[in-house]
Formats: sequence, C-alpha cells, structure tokens
Amino acid sequence: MEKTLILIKPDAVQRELVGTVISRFERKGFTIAGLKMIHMDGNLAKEHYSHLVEKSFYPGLEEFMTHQPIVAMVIEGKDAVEVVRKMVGKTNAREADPGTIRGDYSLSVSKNTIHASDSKETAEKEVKRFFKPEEIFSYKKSSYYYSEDEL
Ligand code: IDP
Ligand code: MG
Repeated sequence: MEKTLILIKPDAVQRELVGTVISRFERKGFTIAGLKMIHMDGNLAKEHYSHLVEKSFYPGLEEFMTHQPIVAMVIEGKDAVEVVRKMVGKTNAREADPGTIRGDYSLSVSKNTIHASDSKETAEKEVKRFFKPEEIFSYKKSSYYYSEDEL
C-alpha cells in the first residue's frame, strides 16, 4: 500500500496540535506505519528543502524547522500521497480551504503546521530520508476501510 511522509512542524508542536493532526489521518482511515519525534538539523533541512535553498526565505525556513523538535510520521493507504495533499491544503494557509489541516489550523505561509510529500517519487525518497526500514511497521487492520475490489 502507498506510503507518504508527514512532518508535524514546530508551530504545531508548540501549539499542542500534534494529537489533533495525527487524529485527522487516523479518522480518515490511514494506517500509521511509523511515528517519532526528531530534531531536524541544518544538513537535513538543506536536503529536504533542496528545491528552496536559493530562495530568499530559505534561511528563515531552516531556522524555523531546526529550532525545535518536529514529529515525523509515515502514513499508509490507497492513493495516500494524493489524498494526504488534499487533506493538507495549499502552502499559504490563508488561502487553504477550510476543512483542510492548514485551512483549519494556520494563518501562515511558512508556519503552516505540516509537511506532506508532493508526489509518489518524492514520498519514496522522503520516507527513506527520515525512517530506517526497521522503523516502519506493517500490520493488519480490520476490513472496514476498503472494499475487496479496491485492494
Ligand atoms: P508545500 O509545503 O506546500 O509542499 P513548498 O513549496 O514545497 O510547499 O515549500 C515548502 C515549505 O517552505 C512550505 O511548507 C513553507 O513552510 C515554506 N515556504 C514556501 N514558500 C514560502 C514563502 O514564500 N515564504 C516563506 N516560507 C515559504
Ligand atoms: Mg513541498
């Protein structure tokens, strides 16, 4: 089943939204395949945000993402990457639709609560970037999440 990487950002940790964010994915029916609190250092930030290092806001983004712990999570489900991106909402949380995680919990472009992988290719790389194979778990859940022809 498809996996994607979620990072619960320092603003959400600071604002006690960790449980709320995890709960959104659990309630949707996704399986938590990996979960841990980590410290993102400068090297990891530069690798993770390599598409943004040249931007003028990058130093502030790195400072934000590295100054406090974050929560990293691998979630799993059918079409997980696309479904999760829809649940997360637009990057600029002020433009994110109500009902999305950013739309419901943030007002910021940078302090926007959550990271989620943006494509299947990115998700594969990002899961490996943050999780060792032995930190990812596979377990059976009840059969109420999908019909037989979706599996
Ligand atoms: P995404 O998180 O929706 O995939 P990206 O363009 O990949 O958006 O940007 C990664 C992160 O960089 C954003 O979530 C946000 O924290 C930060 N960021 C993106 N654009 C800006 C900006 O214009 N100003 C400040 N921070 C930004
Ligand atoms: Mg992105």
